[in-house]
Order: sequence, then structure tokens, then C-alpha cells
Amino acid sequence: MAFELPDLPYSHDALAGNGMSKETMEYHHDIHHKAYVDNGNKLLADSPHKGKSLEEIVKATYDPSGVPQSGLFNNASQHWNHCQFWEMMGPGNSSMPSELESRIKDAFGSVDKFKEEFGAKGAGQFGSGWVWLVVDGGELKITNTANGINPLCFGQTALLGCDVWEHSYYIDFRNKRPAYLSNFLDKLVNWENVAERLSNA
Ligand code: MN3
Repeated sequence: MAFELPDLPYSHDALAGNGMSKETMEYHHDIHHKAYVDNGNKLLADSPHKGKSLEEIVKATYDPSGVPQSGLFNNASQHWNHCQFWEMMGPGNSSMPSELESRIKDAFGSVDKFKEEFGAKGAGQFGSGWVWLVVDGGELKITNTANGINPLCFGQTALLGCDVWEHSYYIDFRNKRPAYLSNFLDKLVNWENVAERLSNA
């Protein structure tokens, strides 16, 4: 099954008022995400994994001792990561559903403490990568991963992920990754999507 670039679930300028510009979306979705799809398809064409689903390919090609990971893993995992990322944001300034809020309070003490820890983990990721809210063995945890590595690699469920590659924030925030992260948490997250992932976890 070939990889396919999904349309954004909103227009390219839908998040512009919330700190993610049309120009960022044009680069990030139309160029960067598309490159992962195109490069992944080239590598998949000759691969024994080509009949598998995207999630199966990510899990099957992840190498726990791999530095670097294979090209197929990197492109497949980044394709998966970006598909989740677009869905995890929205233009609605959504509020946090109560079930999710109470799980976050139980795990981190308060919503503010959760945001603080998520922001610190994202800011602390050295180089390119992601910061995640995951369910791991029934528990909510915040993790960070290098490059394209994601929660699927560790049998975790991703509830929320934020791309901390420079291409995600350089146009709108220049080098200010912490400001990008706090804006993401305060203005961009689609909390209904996060809550839905939690109820399916
Ligand atoms: Mn990216």
C-alpha cells in the first residue's frame, strides 16, 4: 500500500490567527510532509514491507539500537507523525473535555503543570524530534523522541504530539522553540481529538 499525502483537515490559513501561518503550512505540509511520502514510496517499492499498513511498517522497521534508523523507517515514521500532528491541531480554540482534564490532573497535578512539563520536554529535546503525551501501560506520560521515532516504537498510544523540528516553527517563531511550544498548547491543540484518542486507548 503506497503512502499518500492527506489533505490538511482545515485550510492552510486556518491556524494563522493562532500562531501557525499559511506560509508554515505551505512549507510544512506541502513540501516537508510530501517529501516523506515521496521518499518513503521510493524505498517501499523494493521493500518486503510493501503490503503492510503504515503503522505496521513503522513498528517493523524500527531498530532499537539503530543510530541512524533506516531510510524507510525515517520516512514512514515521519509520515505517520505528521498525519497525527495535523489532526491534533485545529482552528477552534477548543477547551479540554472533562474526562481528559481529570486524567491530566491525576497524572501531572494540574493542567498548568502538564503544560510546563510538556513544554520543558519539547524545549529540552536536543536537535530534531517530537514531544508526546502518551498512554503507556494505562498511565499518562510525557516523552520526547529524536528525529522520526514515535510512541508506536514503544507500544505506547500517542494522545498528543508536537513537532520540534525547526521547520515547524522557524517561520513563525524563529529560534524561539519554547514560545512555539506554549503557543501550541494554549492556542493550537484540538483537545477533542486528544480526548478521543484517550477514549480509544
Ligand atoms: Mn515536521
